[in-house]
Amino acid sequence: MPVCEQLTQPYTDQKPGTAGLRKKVAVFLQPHYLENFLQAIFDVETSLKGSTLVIGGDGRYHNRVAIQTAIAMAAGNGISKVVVGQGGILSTPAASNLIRVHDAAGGLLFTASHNPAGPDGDFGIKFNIAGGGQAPEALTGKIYEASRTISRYRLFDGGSVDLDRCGNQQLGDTLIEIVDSVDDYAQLQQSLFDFDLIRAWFKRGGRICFDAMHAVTGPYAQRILIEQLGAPAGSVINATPLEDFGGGHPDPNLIYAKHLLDLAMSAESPDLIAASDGDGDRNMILGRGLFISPGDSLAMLAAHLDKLPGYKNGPKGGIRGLARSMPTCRAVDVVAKALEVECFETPTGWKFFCNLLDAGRLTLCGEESFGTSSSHTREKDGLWAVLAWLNVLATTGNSVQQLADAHWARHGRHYYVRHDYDELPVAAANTVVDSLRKALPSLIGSTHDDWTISQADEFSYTDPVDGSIATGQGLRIVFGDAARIILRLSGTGTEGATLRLYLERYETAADKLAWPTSDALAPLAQIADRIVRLNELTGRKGPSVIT
Ligand code: VG1
Ligand code: CO
Repeated sequence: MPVCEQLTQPYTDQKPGTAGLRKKVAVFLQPHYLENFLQAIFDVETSLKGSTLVIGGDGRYHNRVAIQTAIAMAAGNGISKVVVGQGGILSTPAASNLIRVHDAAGGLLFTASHNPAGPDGDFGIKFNIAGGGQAPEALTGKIYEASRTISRYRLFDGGSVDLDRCGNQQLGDTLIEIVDSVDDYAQLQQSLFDFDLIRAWFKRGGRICFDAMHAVTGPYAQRILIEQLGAPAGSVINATPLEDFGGGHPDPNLIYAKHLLDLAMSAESPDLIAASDGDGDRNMILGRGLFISPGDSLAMLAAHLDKLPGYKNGPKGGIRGLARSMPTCRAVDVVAKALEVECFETPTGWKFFCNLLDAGRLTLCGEESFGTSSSHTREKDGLWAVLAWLNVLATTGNSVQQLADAHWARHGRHYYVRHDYDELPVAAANTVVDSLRKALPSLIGSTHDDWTISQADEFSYTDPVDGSIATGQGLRIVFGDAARIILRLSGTGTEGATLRLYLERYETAADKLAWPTSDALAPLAQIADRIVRLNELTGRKGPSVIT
């Protein structure tokens, strides 16, 4: 029989983080490392047997090898049908959509998202469940437990699949369907936005620069922006997915995509500048002369959602509810209040939005880490956000700057920045967190410059839908509505520990809306330095990355 059982030894480090299991490529190349984790998924998620499974990845180094292994193991574990993106390519939002389109029981997404790729870079797996959402914590916990005791895995040992040929192939009893990576995703976007209007905007001379960063969104952006919407050739740059993302950091932010900020500040700036990350779920938005922070982008899209075809029919301009992750600035809360809709504050990680989306309580949600999306799928969706902005520009006829100015004049402005302290020794990072945690109760009521601390606690979250509880989700120091300082440990790094410090300041007075962000946040950074003592306790001179 070509289905065989292979004996194996467990690894003890296969605990998924904020979004899947991420490790250095070298770790994934250890004997049976990938197979063990996949078998743990098949053992725990028994609904996969006899069902459809979607498989794809962001095209990074090791993608094709891992996908062949996953297909062989799916065939060895009684999966009826496997749907694979051509060439093994699927962006994360496209994969989430395919799970929905094919009524699949789950999906395996091979990506380490915004982490660098190549033989010395990172690799990873995200497991998504029926409906397209990221596996919830309870499930990833069980998968981790299973991976610690695994002793054998099953695979079909009878040949491989041609990943590049669209159509059906058979592997034992399992049907393998290779599908075009872009078709279904492009169709979904067409159902949400006014493509005619955007096409007319380009015809009138509207200009965009979209940077795919040599990662997965190249083919998606090429098809939708250039072929379907008629953006001028050259509007999509770095459009060819490369195994090492061209040696770059596929993380669209002010550091790793500084060239886009430079373009926005230049005389040649197009109307909209955007980028996406390794697996296509993040987005960065800039207009001529300004950067729109992800928290502002979320709030501004929320305020204009009623103008977009996929959303305008329904109560409150089609908005059921809004949500943001805890460290994301509270700009969207202000819009929610104005629209009189519910607003949720969830822990960091897209999986925490999924129950609310499934329950029909959310239309739009986002994270400060350049993630925005809506109820159309169960992942954040980079190109979706770009298309939403294009649609808003085309509908209003305004520039990004005009939209931002009007928004801040009406709702006030949340200045926002994130400081990352990367690759810290784990002990040093824990010392910072532990000492702040201890100090929190004594901070309440204390005054720092003009601000008084109204709340200081460790964030925990009870899911309003299933009642599950997530504890230890970040330390927060709140100065009423005026400001916040947040500290949390990252769950996506692959080396040492990363600490993230988030600073937010809210201003409503007309003469305080046009400050440079770094000036606005300088006093808060000083307060954070005194309270959190990051530099003092880690011996660093400052953050590794400021976004
Ligand atoms: C980071 C971001 C978080 C995001 C996660 C996955 O997690 O802060 O908002 O959901 O990455 O994004 P952490 O734990 O490192 O802060 V992606 O685009 O890498 O899947
Ligand atoms: Co990503």
